[in-house]
This record gives sequence, C-alpha cells and structure tokens, in this order.
Amino acid sequence: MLAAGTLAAVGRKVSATPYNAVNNAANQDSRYTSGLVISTWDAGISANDAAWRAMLAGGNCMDMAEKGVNDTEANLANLSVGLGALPDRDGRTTLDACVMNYDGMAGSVMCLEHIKHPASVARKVMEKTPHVQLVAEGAYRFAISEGFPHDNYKGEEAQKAWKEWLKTSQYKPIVNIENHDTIGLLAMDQQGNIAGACTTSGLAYKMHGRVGDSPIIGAGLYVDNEVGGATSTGLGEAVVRTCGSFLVVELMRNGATPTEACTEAVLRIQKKHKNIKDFQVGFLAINTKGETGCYSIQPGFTYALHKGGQNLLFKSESLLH
Ligand code: SD4
Repeated sequence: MLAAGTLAAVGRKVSATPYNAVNNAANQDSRYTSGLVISTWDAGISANDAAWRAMLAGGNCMDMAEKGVNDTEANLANLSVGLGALPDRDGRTTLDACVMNYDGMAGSVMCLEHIKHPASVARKVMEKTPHVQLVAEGAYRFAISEGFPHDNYKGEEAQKAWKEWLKTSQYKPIVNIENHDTIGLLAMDQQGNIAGACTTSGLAYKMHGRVGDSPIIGAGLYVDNEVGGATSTGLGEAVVRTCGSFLVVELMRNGATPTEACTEAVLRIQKKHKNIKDFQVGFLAINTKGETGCYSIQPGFTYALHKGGQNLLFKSESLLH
C-alpha cells in the first residue's frame, strides 16, 4: 500500500505540467482497445457479461455500461438494486442511478419510484434534456413521457424484511450485508473510450428522500476519457463528503495508478470520519491503459473484471482486516 505522502508527492510533481499535455501524450499510443468491463460485487459477473454482449453487438462504451447495469436492475431477487430492493423506512422503494459518457456528458435520476430501469432513464436525461439531474416526481414524469412503463412491482422478500424492521426501527447499516450489491460499472470499448453507470436502491430503511452517492456525478461515478473512470459502493454519505470518484480520477490524472488512487480515496474517508470501522466503502477504477484497481475500508468487497477473454470475481484489498 502506498503511503498518502507518496501520492501527494507524485501529484505535486505532475501538476507542474499542464494536465492535458501529460495525458494526451501518454494516451496516444497506449490506450487499451480490447474491451474491458469492471463492476462492483458478485452481481457484476452477470452484468459484465451483459455489457460484453452489448459490445459484441456493436455497442459503444455507453451501451455497454447501460446494458450491463440493466442486467442487475432486472434481477428482482436483488435486494439492493431495482424494484425488488429493500425499501426506505416508509416502505417505498426509491431508486437512484447515473451514467457518464466518454464525452463528459452525464445524466442522473434520484428517488425515482415505479420504474424498472433507472439507469436507462438517467441516460435519457443525459441525451434528451439540457439537465444532468432529475429527482422524484419530475424524474418519474420524464420517464413516463419517454415511454418507460409504470411498474407496481414490490418485492415480497423486501416488504417482509421491512415489516420485520419496523418492529424495532433500528437504523444501523450492516457492513457488506444490508448494503451489498449496488452496481457501479465502468466499460471500455474497442475504440478505447470509457463510460460508466451506477444504480441502486440506496441504503435500506433510509429516510424517505435520502439520496446517496450513487446518482451523484463525482461521488458514485466519474469518467474523464483522458484519464480513466471510477465508481464506488458502500455508505454513500462518506463518499459524497469526499467527492470520492472524482478524487480517484484526479489522483490518476496526477500520476497515481488505479489502486493507488482508490487507496488514497479510502484514506481520505478515514481522515474525515471517526467511525470508519462501522461502515464500508469500496472504490473501483480504470485508466486509459486498461489498468484496473480497487480498494475498500472493510474486507469482503468483491468485484468482477471482464478482461482478456475472462470474466472473473476478485476480492479487493482493504484498510481494515
Ligand atoms: C448508497 N452507495 O446509496 C449506496 C449504497 C451501496 O452497495 O453502495 N450499496 O449509499
């Protein structure tokens, strides 16, 4: 693990030269163009496969990212993503999602109800509106106007769990259990371009209206095609406070490897939070060379990597043991 001081030194050295000059020079011949997908948690394996299929069908990195996370959203047995997920404390399943494309464009929906594929609505926000973010009723009305069907599905297991929770109303996320499965996915196509998507129901039993990191550009997801991309999972409040994914990308811009950048972002969260042992945050990152990295606070953060003809699940290194 690289000490924070080492990274700071790297940052200082590189920042003396204009960023674009550094990265454009490095990018010209070393961009990875064989296709790559990386995504959070075990469900990432299936999502990566869906993203890969999108690439083989002629899709670009944005199509890969969208189709990848759509796979997770469509799995109604998933308790952290999509309409089958655990609800807020009022029993409502409110969904957050965002996308970011290689050209710097982005779209996001927050607190969206009754729509099966929030990431696809986020993409429509990016492509069809002058805005980046739509929330709640406005996001829902936009989705309906774009032809997304209203869906009344409520997961039986999720509703049962919520009714059980109501008996005590204890609000304490359980590391890696209650909050596993939010999907953050980064995709690189065969042109070497990068896009990402992130989608979740957020923390179980959250206050109604609570929004975490996942739909916030720069927190749950950030892509800069000149540098790379990053995404996060875990306790969104900690990631929002530190602009986590943006931080990871900026550290890579300044010379850090993807794993060094993810490590530094976790150390930043540690510095700003006294109760770090009580929650999980995990980051994933890729750079233009197709190098990947990860780091988490707690052990147990898994991610799926589709690269070089294989789609495999890995365990991240962590700060705590
Ligand atoms: C949130 N980051 O809403 C999400 C939760 C999460 O795996 O990532 N769960 O805070």
